[in-house]
Amino acid sequence: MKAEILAMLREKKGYVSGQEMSERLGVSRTAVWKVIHQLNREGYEIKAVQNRGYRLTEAPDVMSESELQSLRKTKWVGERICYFDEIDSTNSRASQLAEEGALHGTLVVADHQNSGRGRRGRSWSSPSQTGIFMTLLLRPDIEPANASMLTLLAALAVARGIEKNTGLTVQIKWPNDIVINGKKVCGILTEMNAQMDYVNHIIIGIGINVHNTEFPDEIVQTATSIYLESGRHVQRAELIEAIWEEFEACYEGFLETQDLSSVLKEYDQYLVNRGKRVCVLDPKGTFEGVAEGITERGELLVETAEGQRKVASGEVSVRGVYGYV
Ligand code: BT5
Repeated sequence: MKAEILAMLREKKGYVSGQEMSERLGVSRTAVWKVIHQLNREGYEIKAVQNRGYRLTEAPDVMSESELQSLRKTKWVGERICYFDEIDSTNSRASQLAEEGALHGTLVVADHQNSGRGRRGRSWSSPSQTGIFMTLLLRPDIEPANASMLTLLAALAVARGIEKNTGLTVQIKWPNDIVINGKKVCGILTEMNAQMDYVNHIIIGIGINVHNTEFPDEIVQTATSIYLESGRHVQRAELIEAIWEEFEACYEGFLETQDLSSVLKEYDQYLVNRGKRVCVLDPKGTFEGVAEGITERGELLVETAEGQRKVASGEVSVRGVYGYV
């Protein structure tokens, strides 16, 4: 009921009467008042004026289930939301939920991760009240070989979402980093549970630095936050909503063609390394070349002295020749 009441308060700029809310929800006015009281205690500023009703004047920067549900405009992402103040890793939690049968579109969100994970055993710095840590569970009808393209779709959705929400210029460092002014603001970790020709589930984990003002020594040179770049503290729940709306739109095109053709041109415009010399750290051997864009299957096209090479995202990392980008 909290989410519904918040949504009703958000629908209108002015006051909403207790009577109207109680009728629409089919509960007593006292029950409505109790929820309003609880919301006030949680940090929402809700003005109550006799004979007019209630008006939401300020919302705290929280990512609780009720906050996210009250803002939700997506069709299927977040139909079920599991929020945690603290968790080991939203990816680990999402894969447990998947094993237990959780549905396509389930979203796990946390304020703090004590074992946030990056790719190949690396860690993801996830302090409390600074970032967004979230994982979407998908049960898509696609071939396992197509799964890596979802990381690129998610990166595009994050880039679009941050741009719309903040006006900042955002770029993508293929395949899984989002970059602002040459520094990493977001990382994506996609994990799959599949058989040879059948996907059981895929989870897409996204970590975004939102309010951070400092970083651990190891990443201080390469990491940034939305606050550091814009000077503004955005509401994390609004940004989450914006990202998943964008994701749903991209995902429809992807399912139709089973490739990235519907977003290819746009993706290339976001590509931070496009036209630049890159170093591809491939376990089979490091090589250099100029990044030219991506293919419809999401591989990075790199022009080398020996000709063009297509780099698949699985095992490689790409660096700028002189540094991170
Ligand atoms: C990634 O890995 O960039 C994927 C990160 C995914 C994190 C999300 S948070 C929600 C979900 N639950 C999880 O447990 N994980 C996902 P990779 O490309 O391997 O980059 C990891 C490297 O980025 C680290 O080795 C550091 O150098 C750097 N790094 C760590 N934390 C960072 C941060 N907060 N901001 C910027 N860079 C960071």
